[in-house]
Amino acid sequence: MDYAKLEGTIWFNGQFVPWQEAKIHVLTHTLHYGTGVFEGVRAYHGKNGTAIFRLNDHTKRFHNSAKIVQMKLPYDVETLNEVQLEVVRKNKLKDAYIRPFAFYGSDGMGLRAKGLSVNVAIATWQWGAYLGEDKLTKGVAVRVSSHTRHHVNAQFTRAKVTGNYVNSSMALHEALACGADEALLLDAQGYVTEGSGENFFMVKDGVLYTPTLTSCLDGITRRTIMQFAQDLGVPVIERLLTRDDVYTADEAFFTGTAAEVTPIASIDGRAMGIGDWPITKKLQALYFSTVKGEQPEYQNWLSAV
Ligand code: PPE
Repeated sequence: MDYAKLEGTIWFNGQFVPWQEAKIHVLTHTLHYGTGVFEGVRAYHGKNGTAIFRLNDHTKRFHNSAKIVQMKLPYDVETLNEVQLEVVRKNKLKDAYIRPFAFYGSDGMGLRAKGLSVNVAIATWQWGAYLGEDKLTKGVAVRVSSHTRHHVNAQFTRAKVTGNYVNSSMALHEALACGADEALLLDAQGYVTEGSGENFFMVKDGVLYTPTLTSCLDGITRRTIMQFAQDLGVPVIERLLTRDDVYTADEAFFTGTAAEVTPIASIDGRAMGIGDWPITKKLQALYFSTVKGEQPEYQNWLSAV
């Protein structure tokens, strides 16, 4: 499928333009040096219509990603929130994945180029289950990656910067070539970090564990799941996790806007899940009912389209 050939409307530098006209030049600075920042946001259709999940949190992270790479976004959080709602409306989508993206233009070449224009685009399309619909019930097979996740002083994982994803991409494709569905990356010391595009959780003896945020993204779904666990009375511990911690877990799962809550069926061939991932499935069900507006206590996370 060629995404450039879809139909619809993309917001590009302050205007809604026809999908196929949202183009850039080959000498776009960010294309060469990986300095773009982006977000991944989802809107869901529920009983009260379509709403974007945790919109303001995503837009704030977009701004923080830009701040980390010293890119000055020409639009404030409120404006970008409004545009995301509008772009879903204009494209008449019920369920939508939204991709805000900011990048330096073609007004300079070389790392030393200064005063580059900052361009912002927001596109949206329908995106099904990221790892495959059946994986939401059956779980994914995971391989620990031979690629090390970013050292804390090499690339900044708190930022959703395009260049960070070279590492993710190599890890994912290695895992796929090994017959797995997703990679699990370790940090420079060998501790567990995250998947190529998801945060990692494991359950052991009724306690939920997730790696500390040294070499992984501060995921919004991760925070959501931690809140759910707290509200359900499941203890949550953030700490360094080792490969053998993971091998001996009762359950494990990935979280992400795209991946939602995806159970892990095995890690390096070791089976995960006692019975049918009881805690994972409970959190997954709460996640899907929340994003669809069925949980009154979490309504404040939804922005109606
Ligand atoms: N870690 C990484 C590296 C990551 O890219 C994501 C999101 C997460 C964790 C989860 O973060 P959050 O969405 O806030 O819960 N990955 C996005 C991009 C996936 C893609 O292939 O593109 C996403 O889920 O939208």
